[in-house]
Amino acid sequence: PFLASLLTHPTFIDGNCWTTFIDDTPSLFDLVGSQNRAQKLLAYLGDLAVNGSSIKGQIGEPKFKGDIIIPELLDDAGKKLDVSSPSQKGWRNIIVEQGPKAFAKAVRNYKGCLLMDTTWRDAHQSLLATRVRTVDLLNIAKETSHALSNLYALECWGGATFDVAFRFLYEDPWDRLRKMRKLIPNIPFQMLLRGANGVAYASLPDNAIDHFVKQAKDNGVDIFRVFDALNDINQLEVGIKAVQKAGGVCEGTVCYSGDMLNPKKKYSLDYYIDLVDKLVALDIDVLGIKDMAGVLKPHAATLLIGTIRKKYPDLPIHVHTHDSAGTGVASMVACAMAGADAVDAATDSLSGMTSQPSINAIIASLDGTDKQPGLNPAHVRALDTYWSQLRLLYSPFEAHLAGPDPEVYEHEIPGGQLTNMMFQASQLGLGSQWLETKKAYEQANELLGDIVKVTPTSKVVGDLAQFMVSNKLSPKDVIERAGELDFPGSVLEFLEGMMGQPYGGFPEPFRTKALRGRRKLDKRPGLFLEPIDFAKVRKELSRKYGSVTECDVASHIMYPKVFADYKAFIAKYGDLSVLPTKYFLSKPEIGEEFHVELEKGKVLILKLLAVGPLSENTGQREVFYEMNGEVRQVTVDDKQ
Ligand code: 3PY
Ligand code: ZN
Repeated sequence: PFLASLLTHPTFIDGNCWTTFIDDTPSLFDLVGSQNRAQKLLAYLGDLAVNGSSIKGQIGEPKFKGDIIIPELLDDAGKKLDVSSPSQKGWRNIIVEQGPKAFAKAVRNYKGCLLMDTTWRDAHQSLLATRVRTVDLLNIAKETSHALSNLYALECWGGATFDVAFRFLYEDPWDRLRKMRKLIPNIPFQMLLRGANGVAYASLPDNAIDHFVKQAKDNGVDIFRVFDALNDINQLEVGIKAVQKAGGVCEGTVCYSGDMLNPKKKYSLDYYIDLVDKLVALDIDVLGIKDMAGVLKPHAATLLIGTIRKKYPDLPIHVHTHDSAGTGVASMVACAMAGADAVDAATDSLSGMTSQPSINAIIASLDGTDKQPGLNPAHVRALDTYWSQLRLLYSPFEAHLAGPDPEVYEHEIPGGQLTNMMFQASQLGLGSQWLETKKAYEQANELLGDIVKVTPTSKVVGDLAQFMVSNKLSPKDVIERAGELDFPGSVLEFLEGMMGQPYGGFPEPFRTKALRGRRKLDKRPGLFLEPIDFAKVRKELSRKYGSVTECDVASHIMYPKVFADYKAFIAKYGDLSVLPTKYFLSKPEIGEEFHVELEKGKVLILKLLAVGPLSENTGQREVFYEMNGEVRQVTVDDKQ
């Protein structure tokens, strides 16, 4: 292909070919590069045509395969708004021009209650197995920058989106971040950081967290919601310090668990206020209250936010919830009324149940009060027409929740995990065991000492629950046989202290019996981990992959195997993030034409022509595509 592009290049044809022509004409390599990319893309499309989708968790085909209609935004006079370039107006300007403290002050001084839209992160993490792809975020980005310019923030990165992007979507999350940032320069971007665990499932060395957060900040994140899955202040401090060093807005976060209205429960109002005091002492910019399971009842919300507001009149408070029990709107309105500065909501079509409460429902509920969030409801509704189509496009990842789960107050399973566990139970044909699993989750939590449950401790409780169900173990069996049972790895890691120290200590003698001589950490795990030798990592990666970026280094440190698998995948199939989702998840009809923009101005026009017969000798099939008018053929192993 290189020779072909050289021989057909106009300069070459004109005879103006001098010795440095090749060096001076990098577009020759572009051409070779894009031919390579096109061939790799064909390899993916061919495989999809023969073997169907290999995307993990996908069941069936998208319910909607039509062309996605991008909504128009109208101004007050009914005239179409020009959204050809992004809006420049928004809260991010204060962060960029004046820094985190000035932003916190301005938010505190705003008279309404602002909203954070979680559609781009937690909503699809909680409803669609985190599968929404970059291309579908970018396609609505400019409209979003206009319609939601008064958002407190757009939550769009971190949490599970980081590893799922690499693992199941074959996308680089850093690339996603940079592209989103370009199209939305005005709205602050918020990410979810699991404290000393970064975006992984156990602690990393402190210098790895510092390095990761710096890359996140430099590539586009403004606000970091830093939580710890056990509310361990020493673990929180690692993340908080990393954000402060990087110059980001630091939202130090309390995870809300249990029911503080019930005096018999472990986590009381005093417990929460004590934790807030510790966070304030670390000089956070914003206080986050994270109700990951959706168990913060409206009256508890009034009490909690009201008490903090009184004690800390200048501290911005930002509240997060899930609508699992159906009380999300009521609780967020209660927070707004009690003095919260921002609350979380999701676009209507990706709201409710295990996701965040509906953005339009919250806007309507605040109408007529002085807490209005400053958004135009017509614009918010217009954006949702896009997401209603996307929900159907991603229907293969639906968990088919039927309605709110009133048992959430008992089992306290976080939103995303609840959907995930339900989905897994139905995939394994264990639908009938679902009630049993939820009960086991509650029992597993008690056995572990009634801990705060959110990634990664929620996984520990979930793993123990599934272990109990599949081995038919009662809580009594677990206690009595703790010294002989082969517990899941995550349970042992938790008991060792690899996820920090739980409030009230570890359950004894269960811990000692289960650990059978394994170590017991009584301080935060980062103190025992060897710091990362970055020079060594850089060298190792460049030997393996040629050029490496600091983002590659951070990805490798966070998820070495996942990152290596991703690199191997794209070496074979190229960067698929540009492929429209319906062709990523399912094959086109024969003769159906579609376009893929490999990069700006380089468009491939594709058409599936035929899938050949199975060769008995090789077990392969030929797949014929038309690509920009030429017939191309790819040989594919038939795996069925
Ligand atoms: C995550 O850590 O990914 C979460 O969403 C926790 O709520
Ligand atoms: Zn959440």
